[in-house]
Amino acid sequence: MSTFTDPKTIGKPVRPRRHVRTLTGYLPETDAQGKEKWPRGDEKAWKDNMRDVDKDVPAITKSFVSHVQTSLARQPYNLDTLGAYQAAALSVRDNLLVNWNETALQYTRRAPKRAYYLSLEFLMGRTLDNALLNLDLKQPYAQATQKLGFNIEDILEKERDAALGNGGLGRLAACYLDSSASQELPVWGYGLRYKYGIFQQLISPEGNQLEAPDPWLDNQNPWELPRLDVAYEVRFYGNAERVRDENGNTTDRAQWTGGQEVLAVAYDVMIPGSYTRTTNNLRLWESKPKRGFDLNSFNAGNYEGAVESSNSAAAITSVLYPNDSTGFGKELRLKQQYFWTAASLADILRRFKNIGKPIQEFPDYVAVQLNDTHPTLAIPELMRILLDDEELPWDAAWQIVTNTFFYTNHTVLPEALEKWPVPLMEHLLPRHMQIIYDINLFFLQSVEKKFPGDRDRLGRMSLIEEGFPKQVRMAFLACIGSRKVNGVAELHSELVKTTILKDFVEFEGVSKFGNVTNGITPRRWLDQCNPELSALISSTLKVDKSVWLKDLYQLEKLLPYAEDAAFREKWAAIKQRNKERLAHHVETTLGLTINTHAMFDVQIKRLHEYKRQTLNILGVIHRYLTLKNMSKEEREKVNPRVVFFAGKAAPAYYIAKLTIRLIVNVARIINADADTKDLLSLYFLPDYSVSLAEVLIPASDISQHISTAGTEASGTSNMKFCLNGGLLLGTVDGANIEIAEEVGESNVFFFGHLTPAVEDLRYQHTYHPVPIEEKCPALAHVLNQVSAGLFGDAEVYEPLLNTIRQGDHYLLSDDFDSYIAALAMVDEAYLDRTEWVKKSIRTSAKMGKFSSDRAINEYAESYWNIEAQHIS
Ligand code: 26W
Repeated sequence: MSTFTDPKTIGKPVRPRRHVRTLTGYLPETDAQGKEKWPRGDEKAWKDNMRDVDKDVPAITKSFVSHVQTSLARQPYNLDTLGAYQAAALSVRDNLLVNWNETALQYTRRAPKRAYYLSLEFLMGRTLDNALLNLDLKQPYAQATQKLGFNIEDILEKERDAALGNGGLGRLAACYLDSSASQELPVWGYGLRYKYGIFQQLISPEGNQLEAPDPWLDNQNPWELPRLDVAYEVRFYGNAERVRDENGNTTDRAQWTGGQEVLAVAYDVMIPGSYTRTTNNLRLWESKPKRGFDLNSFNAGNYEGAVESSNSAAAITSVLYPNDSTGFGKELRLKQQYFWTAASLADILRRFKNIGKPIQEFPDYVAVQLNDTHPTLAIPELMRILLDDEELPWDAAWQIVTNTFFYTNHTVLPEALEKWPVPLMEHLLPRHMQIIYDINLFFLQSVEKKFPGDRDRLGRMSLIEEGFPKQVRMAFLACIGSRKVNGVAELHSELVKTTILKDFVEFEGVSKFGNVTNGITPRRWLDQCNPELSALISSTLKVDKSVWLKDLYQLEKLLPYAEDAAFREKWAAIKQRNKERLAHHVETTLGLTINTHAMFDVQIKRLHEYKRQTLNILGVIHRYLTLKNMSKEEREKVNPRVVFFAGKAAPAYYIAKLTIRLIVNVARIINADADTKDLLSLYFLPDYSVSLAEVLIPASDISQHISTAGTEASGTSNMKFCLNGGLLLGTVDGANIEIAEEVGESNVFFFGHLTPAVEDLRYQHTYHPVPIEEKCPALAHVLNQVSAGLFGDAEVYEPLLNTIRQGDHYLLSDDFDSYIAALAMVDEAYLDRTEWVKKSIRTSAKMGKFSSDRAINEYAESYWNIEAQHIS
């Protein structure tokens, strides 16, 4: 631990200041007449020279060239496309900053209630195209760069994804930021500025996933603004001593001292709304050592010791954890969580204090949304600040806390519910552990009062799970510390209430528990990724996209056009061109040629047993075996199909990695089989990312969302495919159900057992197992072929196959037959192309509900109680 002693302060008591430096608030001063005073210098000199957003080609050209010359120090002679991307990005950033500054100023002056979205993950993808579209500047930038010798699409391709997230939860956070700004809501995001985002996925010659670091900041990041003036100290370890009252009795307060202190430094990312001036902020924290070196060790000649503390401080924000369902217990991950929540709360509190209101009014000005349990430490942290720094009594502090926080649950899978070992918490955050024990004590006392003598219930509801070691149950802490709790789709929210939080519903009443079905931003997931379809919609509806992109229910007006043959032809032609675009991408990146006249069947998401990519690949093998057994004449009637997979597996998730290996090796065999390759081919596209999704999704005819019923909380890619006119093949799970409700069951392909049956089926597998040969001969045959080495590596796949043969927790053997039947129905439907295109149009037309604008407005109205602020 570093103990640096500045010679100037020796002998003087050093009172740690938690906030290191701050900007002064910029509320306007008024003169005697109440008129606003210009803050400094000559008002005209300022105002004449302050820039506005560049809107025309000459201004954009000038700004681009000026960045080439002075920001990049380049010439037309040595400017490559990457340089052109950087110049374009810097020029767009200038425009964003103008709006961003104005938004911040107006929020400060009006001091409305604000909401803060705390998420460990923001899966932003690329920014340039999105910013150009939201600012309505794509055309002039395309023209300006064209004139200077560049193609805008080539420039856009040079940007690296910002991949600070694992999957659904992180991308949802990104969509919500886009919608908040687009709906002019005062919402800021808070996260971590990881030096390395989600790993890059490589596939070895054997088909194994390999992980390589993602150094996304290597080419510099024009989309962030380092704010070295915004920094907070964050403490770890040390001692927490209870403060005693005048009679020597312990109080609710404590002093936390010693340990390690690190600095959190802010980096701000501009979040432009669509067709509005509002540009919100995503604040990401970077960890830095509080002192560059330890002077004591330095004096003693111990150089390594001197730099050690700086190493461990920087480590906190160095890497995004690549796990999406397990992987807690790691001290560094807990450090990330506290570092981020402590810095964010300190920043929020400072902003609140600038308004000059009493602390009791905090919840009238601040709502904090907890994106899953990852930021749950914000609850004991705010308690700590209110008790120890603000010196409030316990009840007053708890009142403020429980009116400030809102908790969204994203999973009911037991293994994904966060728990932290008590000894680790006690060591790293001794004061917070005390507070958690106190919260638990008061909470269990009130449970006991309502349900006297129900000891089982107390055990079930305790924040501390008994065992070796004891563990803190974060979902319970998030639940009791929040004003409201929500799930992310209707079915999932019901499951939250009836399973993991059942006791809490009985205790606190059902009205605390709600649902906000997830959404996706139609700006990125239609206008940006499928510009031709967007243009067709605008011209057909005769409504500018600036209108319908923010009122997605308008898509319903497309319904009558399903009956219009000319429109259907245009619709189908766009799908075809998107398939060709994907084929071109695969050709240039992987050197593979794809049959674009086949049906494109896509499953892209994190690899996980519950998502059942295994069911899909076994279905592909079944199809292959069936084709092999057909006569030439029979084969001629078969509808050609190209199956795409993409997705990453957590690096330690052995079974998921084995599934990838099986997919890759099945692809190797069937793509080379002359008998069948024109009818069935299979591709595993490595390194799935937001940018790859933007090419894959518009190209799909059918996509698969086939989780065991009750396991996928919502899913959001299902919405993206449907919005782009892809049909859905899925189980009755998550948001699939609500999609079917909107588009009508005749337009989706459902199969499989329903949620209420799952528990029973699992019981059967455990206590009355039936051999798979008996239960599902078709599946048994497929498994046996894999075991026999049809795809090489005979023994390698046994552990994967055994998850089905023994226990079959995800019920593949129960759903296999109906899955194969559903695939056959898809084939049959595709043969009638006219009817298929009608289904495709009807599906897109009914996706209004799934705009993240609808979702974010529900949070704003029913949870946060915040209002739109128009920025003039
Ligand atoms: C390591 C701990 C951990 C546990 C769970 C990390 C991350 C998670 C997330 C909750 C995983 C996740 O992304 N869940 C997905 O959230 C989406 C947005 O709500 C839903 O659409 C998906 O159904 C859900 O799996």
